[in-house]
Amino acid sequence: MDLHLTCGDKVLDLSSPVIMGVLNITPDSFSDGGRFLQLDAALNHAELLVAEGAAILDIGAESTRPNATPVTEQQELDRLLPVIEAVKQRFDTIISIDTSSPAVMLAAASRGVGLLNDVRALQREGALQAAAQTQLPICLMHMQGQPTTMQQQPRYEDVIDEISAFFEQRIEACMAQGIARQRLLLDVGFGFGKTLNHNLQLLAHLSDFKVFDLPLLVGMSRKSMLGAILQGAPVDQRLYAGLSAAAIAVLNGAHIVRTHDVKATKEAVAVAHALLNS
Ligand code: 7PJ
Repeated sequence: MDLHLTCGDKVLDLSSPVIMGVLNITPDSFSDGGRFLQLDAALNHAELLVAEGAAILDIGAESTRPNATPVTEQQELDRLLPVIEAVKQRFDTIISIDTSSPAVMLAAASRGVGLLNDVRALQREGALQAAAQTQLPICLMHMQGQPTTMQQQPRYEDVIDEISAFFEQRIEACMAQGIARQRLLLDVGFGFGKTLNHNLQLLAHLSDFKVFDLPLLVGMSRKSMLGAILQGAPVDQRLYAGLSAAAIAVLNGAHIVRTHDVKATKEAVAVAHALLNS
């Protein structure tokens, strides 16, 4: 595998673990004052993530939490574009955009975003075509069902086999659209239509996905799988469990770790990386 990924005008080196920092965008406020404060808060947060060592900033405006209300394409554009432009202007970091919307992909690409991150793996109408047009790398994430209902009754015969088959099919679909295979990254989608047991199987057998010979991205930061392991720990009490999960993922082959806690995660995965290189 080529461990250098071209992300627009930047090159991402994947020869050691890369941290993708999650940039929060607070929900819309209708007044202009609110909008300014929102942008200001996002920029302060971006500054912290970059200072802590994030190589990628993942910006998303759609909440994919179970029970979240869906956002319209226009709301996504209104929230994201000002943040992308401001972040691009101030920081040299690669920007990733967490979206399933073709219009958002195109608008973001024209503003210098370096990576597309789609939790629906380009299955929305027009997404394959839009992603192909951008020439950007794309993270294809697996989800069973839809965000609103995915945690109701996740079921698999064999979670590893089924996600492998899904990746196979999405890679084919991308290539049929003219997207070069080397532009793709894979993510098993921890917590997206998975029970704790499914998530643990995926973490334990993450190295099975090395056969695709594509970079693997993982995101477990603050997720409910950690809360479940810790017998009900709330979101703000899941840091140490998340660090442990991140280190295990890197030991099992993950190249990129998506997290809210950049500095701590970077240090945790450095141990796994040192071990792999020893
Ligand atoms: C993921 C994501 C993930 C990728 C979210 C949350 C939910 N993108 N976007 N992988 N999770 N690629 O952060 O709790 O796991 S949003």
